[in-house]
Amino acid sequence: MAPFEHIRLTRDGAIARLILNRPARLNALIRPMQAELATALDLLEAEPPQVLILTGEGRGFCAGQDLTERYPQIAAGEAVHLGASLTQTYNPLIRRLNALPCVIIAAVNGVAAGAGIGLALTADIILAARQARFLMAFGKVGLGPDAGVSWALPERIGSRRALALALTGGRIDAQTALDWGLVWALHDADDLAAATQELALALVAGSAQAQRAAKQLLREKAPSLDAALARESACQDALGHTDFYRAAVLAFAAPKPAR
Ligand code: T3D
Repeated sequence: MAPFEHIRLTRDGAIARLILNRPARLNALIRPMQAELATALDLLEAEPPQVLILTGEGRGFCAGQDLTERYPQIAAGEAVHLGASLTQTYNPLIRRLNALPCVIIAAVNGVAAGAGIGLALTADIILAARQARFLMAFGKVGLGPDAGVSWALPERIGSRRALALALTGGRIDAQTALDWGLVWALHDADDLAAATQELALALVAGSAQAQRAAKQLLREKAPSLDAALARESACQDALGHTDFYRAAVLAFAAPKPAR
C-alpha cells in the first residue's frame, strides 16, 4: 500500500490495520500525519475492509495533538486558530472513521490522551493493554474536549463521569475503563496484538452485511421505539435475502437423519 512516514496501513484479506507510527512521541498527531491519515481513509473508503484495526506503535496509543507543533506560534506571541485546526483536520478525520462501513477495533496498546481518546472512540470495540491509560489531557492544557470526545465519551461511560474527567483533566486506568464500559476486554501487553487478530478473524467469519446493519442500528439511535422497529424491519428484510443468512438457516435447521 501507499508508503507513509507517520502511519502504516496494511491489509490482509478482509482485515486492514492502521498503525499510528510516531512512537518516540507516543504517536502524537502532527499535520503531515493527519494528511497521511486522510490518504489512508481515501484508500479505506475506496475499498473498505470488513474489519479495521486501529493501534499505535511502541508504548503509546496516541498522545493527542503534538503540542510542539503549536509552540513556535505561541512562543512568538502569535494567535493560534484551533477552530480551523479542528474543522480542517480533526473533524473530517473523526467523521470519516465513524462513517467507514466496517467494524473498527481499537487496540489501545498504551496511553491515549486528548484527541487520542477521540480516535479510540471511533472504534466499535476497544481492546486495551492492562497498562493502558485514558487521559483527558484537554483540560490540563486549558482546552475543552474535541475530536468527537464530547459526543462519544458520555455515550460510553455516562455524562457525569465524562464531565468529571473533562473538568479535572483526569485519567483512568485500563481496569477502570473496563469497569466503566469504555473498553470491551483487557489483555497483557504481549498478548494484545494476538487477541485483536483473533477477534478480527472471528468477525470476518461473520456476515459483513449483518455487521454493517448492527453498527447502523445501534450507533445511529432511532428517535423513538416505533422508528427503531421500522428500521429493524427494513434491515432484517434486506438481511433475510443474503446468502449468509440463507446458508446459516439451511445448515442449522435442515432435518437430521433419524438416529
Ligand atoms: O491543537 C489543536 O489542533 C487542538 C486539538 C487538541 C487536541 C488534543 O489532543 S489536546 C491534548 C494534547 N495532549 C496532551 O496534552 C498530552 C501531553 N502528554 C502527556 O501528558 C504525557 O506525555 C503522557 C501522559 C501522554 C505520557 O506520559 P509519559 O510519562 O508516559 O511519557 P512522556 O515522557 O511524557 O512522553 C514521551 C515523549 O513523548 C516525550 O518526549 P521526549 O521528552 O522523550 O523527547 C514527550 O514530550 C512526548 N510527547 C508526549 N505527548 C506529546 C509529546 N510531544 C508532543 N505532544 C504531545 N501531545
